[in-house]
Formats: sequence, C-alpha cells, structure tokens
Amino acid sequence: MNLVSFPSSPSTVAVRQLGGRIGAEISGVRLGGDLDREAVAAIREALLRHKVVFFRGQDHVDDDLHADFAELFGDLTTAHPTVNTGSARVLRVTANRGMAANSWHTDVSFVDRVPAISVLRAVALPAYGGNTVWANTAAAYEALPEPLRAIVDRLWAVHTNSYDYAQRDEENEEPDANYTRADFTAQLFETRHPVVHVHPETGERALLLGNFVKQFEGFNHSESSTLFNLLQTRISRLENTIRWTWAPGDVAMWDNRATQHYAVADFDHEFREMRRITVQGEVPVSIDGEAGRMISGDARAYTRIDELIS
Ligand SMILES: O=C(O)CCC(=O)C(=O)O
Ligand SMILES: [Fe+2]
Repeated sequence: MNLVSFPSSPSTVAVRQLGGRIGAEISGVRLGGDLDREAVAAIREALLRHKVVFFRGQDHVDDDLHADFAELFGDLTTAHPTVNTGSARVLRVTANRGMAANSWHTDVSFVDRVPAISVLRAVALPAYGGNTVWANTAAAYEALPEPLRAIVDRLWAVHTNSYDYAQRDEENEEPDANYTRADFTAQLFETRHPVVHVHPETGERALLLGNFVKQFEGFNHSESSTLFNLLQTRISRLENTIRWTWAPGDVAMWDNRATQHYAVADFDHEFREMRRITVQGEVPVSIDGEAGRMISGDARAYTRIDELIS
C-alpha cells in the first residue's frame, strides 16, 4: 500500500482587530488538524495578543475536527472535571429555557491546572440573542490604580465549583439543560490561586477572578464580596470587552489565562447548543513565583485524558 502524504492545507492567516482591548477575527483558514506550522503560530500569536479570536464559516467542523484543531495548541483536558455530557473531550453547553453561563467566569478556575485555551463552536443558535461577551483580564490589571494594585498583587482567592458569586439568582438554579447543579458539584473542588498571575507565555500580569471565587484569604465574607465586586466591575467594563453575535459555522477561541466570558441569557425558550473543547493549562503562578494549590478535591483525572480515550 502506498502512503500518500498530502501537503498540509495552505493557509494565509489574516487577522483583523475588532476592539481596542480585546478581540480579532481570523480569516483565510479552514479549521482542522492539518494546519501548517506557520498558520498555527500565526493563530497563537493573534490569540495571545487579542485574547479571543473568531473564525467564521467553519461549517465543516464536527467534534473530531474541532478536537484535532484544538490539539494543535496543546494537550486537551477531559470535557469537564465533574460534568459528563456524553463525550470524553467535548463539553456540550445546551439551553432551551433561555439559560446560559450568564455570569462572568474564567473556565474551570476551581482546579489547580486552569485550562489555557477554550475553543467553542456554535451548533444550534436561537433566532435572536445568545451572544457571548469576553473581557480582557490583563488589560483590567494594567488599568488598576496603583493603590489597588498594591492590594491585589499579594492577594489570594479560594475558587470552588460549589460557589458562584454571580449565581444568586434563584431562576437560574439549573444553568444548563444538559446537566444539573448537582452534577456540577458532584465532587467538591477548592483551590487557592493568586489574584494576579503571570501569564506563562506572554509574561503579562492578569487578574484571575470570576464567579468561582468564594473568598479572599485574610478577608471575611462581606469584605471579600466588596473587593470582589470592585475588581469584577473593572474587568467587565464595556471598554474592556468584545461581544460576539453568533452565526452558524462560527468558532471562538479564547486565552483562558487572560480573559473572562459571559453568555447572555436573552433568548427566551429558543434552543441553543454550543460545544467546547479545552486545552490544558499550567498552575497559575503569582508575581512572587508562588503557584496555586488545591485545598480539596483531586483534579488529576481532568488532565489525564489519554486514559479515558482508548
Ligand atoms: O454558551 C456560551 O456562549 C459560553 C458558555 C461557556 O461559558 C463556555 O463554553 O465556557
Ligand atoms: Fe465558560
């Protein structure tokens, strides 16, 4: 049998900046596992610079191509530390009651090895609404006034999957039609992370917060809440964000180490399905070089995907 080797698909990656602080659209690339090294390097560079990048017209992408593409950027995680949505690598995010991940978060920040990159594709879209918004947490840090930086530079937060600062809304008790809050918290994870971490690729300092934060070390609950709101408000101010109106075939890819995101729950009872594949990250490290550490739970299986896919 002859082995025919196909040359990798020629791509001319074009990057168009969409916002002053965050967001770019990438064209000239057909997503899959066969991109050449130059294309992968160009996408990575755009991602690190713009924090979230969007690809349009990727209707050919299925779960396998989605995973093949994501894997060009690093080893994958399992779908989720606790939620099993039917596939080892793909997290299905579905909603048919107008609910969504409508609180600001960094994905899976409650484990030690916070994912590096998330790649999300639209599978079924509502007729209206259901946008997703991303915020740049490195730019938010940069914009902090000096006295506030002095506090956060040495501040540590406890992140947990059983707590959600933003999820105080009774209506949104079950955020997703695909799994319940009980599934989400089936196993308790608690991890302490520096509020300011040094990005392992860019060296930038970025705020690591979001709705999995339970409390700041050294502050009581009410003080934590005040400080949390002060910082979160700076992260999510509109100038620091980009809002994406999804079209079929769209894929978004974000640097989870320098962003938070929020899915807007304004699509009534329309059905919406997104699928996410996640690239493994490293343990966040503080300005002083101290790494985050798990307090409860064991998340090692989350990054040992090879044992799950045979
Ligand atoms: O549904 C969305 O647009 C985003 C959901 C989400 O938070 C995620 O996929 O990480
Ligand atoms: Fe998310």
